[in-house]
Amino acid sequence: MFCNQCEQTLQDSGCIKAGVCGKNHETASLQDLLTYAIRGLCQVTMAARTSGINDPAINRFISKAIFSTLTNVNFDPIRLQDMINQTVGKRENLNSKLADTCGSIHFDDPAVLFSPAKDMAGLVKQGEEVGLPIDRERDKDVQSLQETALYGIRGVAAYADHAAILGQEDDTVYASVQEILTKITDKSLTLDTGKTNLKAMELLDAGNTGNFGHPEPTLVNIGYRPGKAILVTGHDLKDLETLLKQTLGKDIHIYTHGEMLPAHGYPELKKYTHLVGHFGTAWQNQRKELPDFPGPVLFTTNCIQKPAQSYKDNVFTTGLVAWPDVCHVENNDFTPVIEQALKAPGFTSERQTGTTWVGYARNTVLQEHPMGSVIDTLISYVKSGSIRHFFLVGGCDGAKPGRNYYSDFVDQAPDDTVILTLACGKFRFFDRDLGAIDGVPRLIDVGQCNDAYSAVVIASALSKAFGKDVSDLPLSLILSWYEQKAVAILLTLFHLGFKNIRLGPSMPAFLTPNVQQVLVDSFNIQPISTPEKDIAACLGTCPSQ
Ligand code: SF4
Ligand code: SF3
Repeated sequence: MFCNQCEQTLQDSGCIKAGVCGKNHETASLQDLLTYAIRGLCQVTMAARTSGINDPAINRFISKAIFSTLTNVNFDPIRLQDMINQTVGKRENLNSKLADTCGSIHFDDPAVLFSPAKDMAGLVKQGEEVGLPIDRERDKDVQSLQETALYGIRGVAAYADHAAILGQEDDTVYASVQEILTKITDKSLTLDTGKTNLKAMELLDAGNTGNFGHPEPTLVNIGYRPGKAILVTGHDLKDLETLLKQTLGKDIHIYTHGEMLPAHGYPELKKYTHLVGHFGTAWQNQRKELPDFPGPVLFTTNCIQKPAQSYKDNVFTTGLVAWPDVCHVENNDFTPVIEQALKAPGFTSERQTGTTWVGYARNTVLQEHPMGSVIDTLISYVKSGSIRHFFLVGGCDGAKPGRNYYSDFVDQAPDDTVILTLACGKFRFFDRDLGAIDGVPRLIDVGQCNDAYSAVVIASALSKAFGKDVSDLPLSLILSWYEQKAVAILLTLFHLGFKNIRLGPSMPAFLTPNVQQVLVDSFNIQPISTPEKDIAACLGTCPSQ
């Protein structure tokens, strides 16, 4: 196996015998084969599109299959095998439909012609033959661009799938994903990927707010109270809503974990009084935190880690996330999770370790109030000098010790600066009381990584108000990355013209020095250094000030 798609990759180079994430050789090969099979299917869908044949079910399937290859989503060989076989079945059906309509089409690419082996060992062998690099004939820099586009498109597919679950689809997103996957060996399509991702994220925003209302400022309890309990983690708000409905009147408390925290701000979710609080921090702490949870834990999406024996029986997965021998809930019937909650002891005491505000998504910040909108207040404070600068400190969390940079950064940011945050990187500082500037909280949580669109809308509103380009605003982006949703978001920020982004804890291993240099020259992207130096550089002061 070879995999270099995430920040955790071995020695900042690539995982070769087993993944640091827990992905074994078998799973890695099957994910490579699934990607290959999907690239074959996409060639047929693109040909079919030109003949007026477009199957919505296949479009959705492609997003799901690609999302399954994201870091920390699907570790289950059986489910991957099933997806590979489904991919080839769909390809053959579509090919025959195409032949019936406009005669047989000849495809040169072996990805369109391959037949999956009948058994697992054969599939793994096929996967070994089609793994990275995508194109062995090309030089390292071209491979780097191809990997960047592939990993970015994995993030786009994830967001497109999230949006589709919420009833929001746009064929231009599907067409673009499929086109990029078919052309990935021909040319670099990185900025197209960023543009497509912006549309996917806009759809997801419409899906979340259309189904659950606009997030409202909400104070969330961190801790627990006596009673039976279910913990829900991942990003899928629909799963959470379904579970809330299915547990109504059952005397079970529902807690959020990780990226599910912003759910507390949505009117259509917070109305359930048994959604009582938040437990734990970001994904990489699950093996430390989950043994202490006295009830089942439902993973709705990434990031899952290998469950320890001490809590494995409490782990349930749903949707695309899967781990071998872990109970997978199908068809949104959470009965097994509820039964496990009723069997488990639940909490017998009360503990509140803190509180945190959520709900400062785009509508909260931009909507008009009799006293003026939050954004108008922020703008007037910038003009009066009460606020000197905004820092967007957000992105993915992870296990590397160097990630303390982000909490140190927030701690050291001067009192006249405001911290905007989103995604699971915020768990390094989400419960800090940073105080307020004339009534405006200094720590503003925009939401999940899935809410990056909201942050873009807020930045665009600031840009309009100040009549400046986004990269000339008193706003610095201090981002942490881990998986491929972050790659997609980064490509979107490039597409939108954001410059001077500081990225850490390390630069992606899949960027060669030459490709990195292109990004530096075009966007002045920089690796993080120390909080003291970076804050000073962003504010244009000396580090000692
Ligand atoms: Fe390694 Fe990350 Fe790939 Fe897992 S997803 S195998 S940790 S590079
Ligand atoms: Fe986190 Fe996995 Fe990226 Fe949604 S939960 S931001 S890493």
